[in-house]
Amino acid sequence: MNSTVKNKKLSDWITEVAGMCQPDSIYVCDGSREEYDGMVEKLVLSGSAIPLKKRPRSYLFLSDPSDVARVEDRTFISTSSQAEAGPTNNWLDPAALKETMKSLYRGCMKGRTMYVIPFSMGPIGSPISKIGVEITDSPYVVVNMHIMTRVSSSVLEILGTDGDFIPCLHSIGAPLEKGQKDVQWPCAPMESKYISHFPEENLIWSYGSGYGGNALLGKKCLALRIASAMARREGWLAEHMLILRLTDPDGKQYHIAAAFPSACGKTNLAMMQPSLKGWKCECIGDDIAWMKIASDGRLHAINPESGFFGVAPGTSYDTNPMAMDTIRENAIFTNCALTDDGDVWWEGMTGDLPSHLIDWKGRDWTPESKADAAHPNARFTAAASQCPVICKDWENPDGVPIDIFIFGGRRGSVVPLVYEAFSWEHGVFLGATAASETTSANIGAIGNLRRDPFAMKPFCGYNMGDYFQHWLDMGERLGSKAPRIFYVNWFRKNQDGKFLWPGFSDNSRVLKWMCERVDNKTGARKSPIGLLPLEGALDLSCLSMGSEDMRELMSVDTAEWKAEIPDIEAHFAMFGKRLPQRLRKQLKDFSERLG
Ligand code: GTP
Ligand code: SPV
Ligand code: MN
Repeated sequence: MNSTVKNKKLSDWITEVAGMCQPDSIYVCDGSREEYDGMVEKLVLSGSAIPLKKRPRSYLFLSDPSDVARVEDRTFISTSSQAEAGPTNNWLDPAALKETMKSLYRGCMKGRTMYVIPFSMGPIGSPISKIGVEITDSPYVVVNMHIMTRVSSSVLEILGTDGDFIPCLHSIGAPLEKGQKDVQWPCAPMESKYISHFPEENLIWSYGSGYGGNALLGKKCLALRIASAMARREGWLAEHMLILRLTDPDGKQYHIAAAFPSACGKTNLAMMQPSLKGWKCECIGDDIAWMKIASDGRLHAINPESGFFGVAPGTSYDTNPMAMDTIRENAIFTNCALTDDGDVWWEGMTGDLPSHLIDWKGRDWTPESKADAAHPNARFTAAASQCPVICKDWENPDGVPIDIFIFGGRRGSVVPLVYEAFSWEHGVFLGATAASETTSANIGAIGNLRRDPFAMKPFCGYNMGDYFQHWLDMGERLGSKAPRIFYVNWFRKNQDGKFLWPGFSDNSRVLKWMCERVDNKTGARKSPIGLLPLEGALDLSCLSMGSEDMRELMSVDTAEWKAEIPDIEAHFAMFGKRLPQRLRKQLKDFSERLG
């Protein structure tokens, strides 16, 4: 081992894991630039990382074709009783799951180095931050963790001899026999992958996958699943939300947090550049928000991450120029295509198609090829500090006071562009019943409509019925200082299957209306689903959109909404007695409003 670890719990844990996993060597990370550079150099030499001639200090990784996204079917919330995990989570008995996983972990790091990564979610040393230590046998995970979290030896200093941390154990599950040649992206078969959480003891065990949320354990595993369970116990919120600051032409600031399911527009909205003159948007976070009630009685949000792990396909200078500028250098790309001149490419990046590429599976690609050049869940990893519109307060430990919550999803039909909740309680009902078409961010069917409450279905570390109650309780505590709640859908389509709304920078028009609602500058029209903008209240200046399309985009068809009721009833029925009575009442009221 390259360093002495003074923390008793950590050194005991390292010894225990090393005994079980039997790595060839142990390396404790310090988070330095030299460490990062040395690690990628090795990855380049072994053929796992392809250096990009066109982007300074940037690399492309191509994963195993089976290991391309989160695996919700293999993700477990292992609490002592199944009721605690609830109906939306996979559950296994902790003792049995640990036995199964221990037998997989035994000898799983043979022929490899075991990396120990001390990291902080949130600014190092801040009282709201959480310290984790990830043990992994994947150098790809180490370099991504360097960007996504604060990896540093000063985290070990803060731990001291007896400080506490969240242990995050990860193995790709691919030991090497003596003389065995490694593959480009080692991982284990689907049936032996496990992404396991033990929220009662703040513990994470992941095995078999090297991709994204399965392997970068600070992100979904710690900052959402474990943190949501802690947040409920301690009275705060850990949410799958972007955070942004919007400034109006008079200089007034609004802080917005929005929950959309995976690959449904958080990164894009977080860095959006308003098409409306005089409005400014700055990014604070693109995926996770931790929020606490501060001494001013308001809800303050921080972004616990330090980088973006963003969806590449669809990202372009037209749709998300700020993301494009963020990834010009010092970026990691995974499952993008490689151009002949040494750059990355993905569907939607440029208007013209390149004449030749190496696709994400390493095969030749031409515009005639039927397959996608980049995997639909191809991702970029880049430091938040590289974003040209990162907010100066993005690392402020006091966070930013939230004025507006937005829920939403991807719905080709039924759901209008925007509406407002009647009240906090109705807003919680909108969050609890949110539905969205599934995306390639998870391995499984794509385009299936499913309920994804608060965009947290894959990320809530406890019974979702209790989570709904927790949101109601937070509303009680916030009282008149609670953020206003809105619902949006950027993805409604016309008869020809084309998006009705231009989206991206034009989403600023919708945000402007929300700010005007907060300031009581505009009225609203009551509908059964919520409050709609008055005729002409949405600023559509300089937007070439037919009034027919606009009417279709904003239409609320009572029959279509009535058809949703049985599905909402079935969704609520899953929670049995744990469904708050007030949400049952909301559903009844909604039904009655529909007539
Ligand atoms: P995760 O990182 O998986 O949590 O996803 P995310 O919510 O950050 O999704 P992201 O912003 O990366 O968007 C995913 C896809 O939706 C991209 O291909 C975007 O181009 C597309 N998208 C985002 N915003 C809009 C929009 O306003 N309109 C349309 N039509 N597409 C959008
Ligand atoms: C998501 O799926 O919501 C992501 C990507 O943000 S991953 O880190 O893989 O979970
Ligand atoms: Mn996400």
